[in-house]
Amino acid sequence: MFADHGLECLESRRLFTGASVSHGVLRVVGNETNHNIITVNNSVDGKNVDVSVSWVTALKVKKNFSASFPKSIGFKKINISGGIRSDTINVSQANGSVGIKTRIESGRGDDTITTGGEADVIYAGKGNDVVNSGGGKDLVYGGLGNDNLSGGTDNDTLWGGNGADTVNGNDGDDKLGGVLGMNTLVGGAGHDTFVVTKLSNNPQNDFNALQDKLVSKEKASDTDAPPA
Ligand SMILES: [Ca+2]
Ligand SMILES: [Ca+2]
Repeated sequence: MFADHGLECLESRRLFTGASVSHGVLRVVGNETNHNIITVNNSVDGKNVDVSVSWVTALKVKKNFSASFPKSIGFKKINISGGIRSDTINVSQANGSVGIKTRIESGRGDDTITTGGEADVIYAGKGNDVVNSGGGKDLVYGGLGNDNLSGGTDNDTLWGGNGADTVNGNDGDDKLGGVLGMNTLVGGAGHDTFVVTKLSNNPQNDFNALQDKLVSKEKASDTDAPPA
């Protein structure tokens, strides 16, 4: 039903809700215009990646897509996209980390994104988002809105972006981007790098000159926004 080659065209991609493997990438696409609950996790035996996408249409019709992809297919990346509404995206660790690089773009809406031990790149986009990137070396962009970003263990890079963001590096040597807006920056344990125009623009912070590094940026646009 979902032809792999159909994902190549942007128009097709927008109409498509579900998951498919193409060119070594497992793509999981939420419904463009409705709230999605997207879950990706290892199968119990760890041999497959199980995907579930649930949404409810404007006419209150409940829909669900689910599929189980054998890792033996050989995909090296998982790309997950949400839609324009609030999405809940969870790379569940219930059966252990999927152990595959994951990239998430949750789109507009107030999204909640939870990931785990794999290396994640997360673009939360417009809206007030909550991101918990778990273990692994993660790169998180809060984008527009007042976001709450939390890196788990390991060395994470977390960019608050526009808005009043709360950025928690937690364990590891983290890089915290508070260039734009009035933010709360908490590095937690480890040697953290605070990237700011001025630290005083981020009045709530745990910067410690004895173990942390301060990097001042004049132009916010250089550093605090995801690459185009
Ligand atoms: Ca969204
Ligand atoms: Ca955001």
